[in-house]
This record gives sequence, structure tokens and C-alpha cells, in this order.
Amino acid sequence: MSILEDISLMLQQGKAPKVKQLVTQALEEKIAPQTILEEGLLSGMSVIGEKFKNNEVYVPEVLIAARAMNAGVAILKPYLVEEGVEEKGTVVIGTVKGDLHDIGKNLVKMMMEGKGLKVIDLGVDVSAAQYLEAAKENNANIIACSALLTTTMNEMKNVVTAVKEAGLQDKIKVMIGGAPVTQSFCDSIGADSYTPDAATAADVALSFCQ
Ligand code: B1M
Repeated sequence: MSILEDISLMLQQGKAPKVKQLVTQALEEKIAPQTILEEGLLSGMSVIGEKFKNNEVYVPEVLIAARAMNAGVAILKPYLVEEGVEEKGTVVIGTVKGDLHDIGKNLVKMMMEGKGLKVIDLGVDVSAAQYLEAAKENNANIIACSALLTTTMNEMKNVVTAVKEAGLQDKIKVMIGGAPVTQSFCDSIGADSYTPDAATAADVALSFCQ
């Protein structure tokens, strides 16, 4: 079994120390950090997602796998994020109201920081009013919203409306993403950008700030 398969398997079993050790070993073996992220950690998480959907694993197992994922990402972070880059813009990020999923949001944050953007992380369960207040307070260029539940993605529409009602639509771009979000949903609510993954989100955010 390859080391990337091992990482995926250990993540599925929620063995955080083993995931950390294997990620470190993979880096020593000169496997690209992005490959370790995608073919090791994210691949393991997607197996857990399928099993969760089919009721083969339950919330506790998913939480333990998520902890192992975070442990692996923490080791990779210095390799994925360029340190000491001059700030190119400010992003306020969070997972929308009612939604506690934060793994994808944390990846988006990490990639944006890697592009030299200052990222203010509001965490999870963030309302439209909280995004707007933080964006005004920090003179942000972008509000970035993540949602993983079909029931919570509608809060993104409230964010777009709040920005428009404050008359700030020319100053603050609203970016959206997360597993259930699509380009057509983005168009329907009038958000400025939908991106399917963290790396593309960071590229688009940077282009909005330039
Ligand atoms: Co939950 N969960 N969960 N869960 N969970 C999903 C999302 C689900 C699809 C599982 C399933 O049934 N197959 C399902 C949603 C169904 C739906 O709405 N259609 C679901 C459910 C139902 C629930 C609960 C309701 C379960 C329950 O309690 N009965 C509950 C809800 C809690 C709440 O939020 N109020 C719940 C709870 C949890 C845990 C707490 C156990 C845990 C979260 C832990 C954590 O985040 N700290 C969890 C997890 C881990 C998942 C799955 C298995 C994995 C999600 C994940 O982290 N993926 C997920 C199944 C799945 O997605 N296949 C599932 C990895 C992550 C890197 O991907 O976040 O998609 P993702 O991010 C991607 C892109 O989407 C993109 O970039 C990332 C990759 O580069 N992206 C953006 C994300 N945000 C972006 C923003 C952008 C741009 C791109 O611009 C701003």
C-alpha cells in the first residue's frame, strides 16, 4: 500500500498521531504537499463522507476523522502557505449561520493566506449581519462564505442582500462555496463568485484585490 493510501486509511480510522507521522514521512519522501492533501487527506475524508451518507459511520466517527484531518493539515500548512508575504487585501471568512462544518472553510483560509491576503476568520455559525459588521470594521475587500448543508446555504442570499442594503456592493465582493453550492445557485442569489475548491477560491480572491 502506498503512503498516500496509508494516510487516507489512518484518517478514516481517526488515528491522528499516525496521520501526523505519515504526513511528515511523506514530506520527507519529497511527495508534493498538494498531493498529500488531495490524494491522502481529502481522499480519506471523501470515503468517510460516502460512508456517513450510507449510515455506515456516524457523527462520532466523522468527528474523530475530522480531527485527524486537521492534524494532518497542520503539518502541511507551512508548506502550502508562503510566510511573510506582503498583505494584498482583506477577506472576512466564515461558515454560514446554522452550519458547523469548518474543514473546507479552513482550507480556503489557508490558501488565501498563502496568496498574501489578510484573512479574518469569524468561525462557524456566522449570520449575514456578523459578516457585514466585520467587513465594515476591517475595511474588507471580500466576504467569503462557506456552507455544507442545503438547509444553510440560503444564508448566503442574506449576505448578498445585506451588502447591497448597506450600499457596499461596489466595495465588497461576496464569494461563496462548499459542497452543495453551484454556479447556478451563485447566479440566482447574485453573489460575485462561486469557486469549487480552496485553491481556485484563493486565486479569485487575489484577482478581486488587484
Ligand atoms: Co456533516 N454533513 N453533518 N458533519 N459532513 C455532510 C456535509 C453531508 C453531505 C454528509 C452526507 O450526508 N453525505 C450532510 C449534508 C447533507 C445536505 O445538506 N445535503 C451532512 C449532515 C447531514 C450533517 C448533520 C446534519 C448530521 C447530523 O447531525 N445528523 C450535522 C450538521 C451539523 C451542523 O452543521 N449544524 C453534521 C455534522 C458533521 C460533523 C460535526 C460530524 C463533521 C464536521 C466537522 C467539522 O467540520 N469540524 C461533519 C463532516 C466532516 C461531514 C462530511 C463527512 C465531510 C465534510 C468535509 O469536511 N469535507 C460531509 C460529507 C461530504 O462532504 N462528502 C458532511 C472535506 C472538506 C475539505 O470539503 O467542506 O466541501 P468541503 O470544502 C471543499 C469545497 O467545498 C471548497 O473547498 C474545499 C476543497 O478545496 N469550499 C469552498 C468550501 N468552502 C468554500 C468556500 C469558498 C470556495 C470553496 O468560497 C468562499
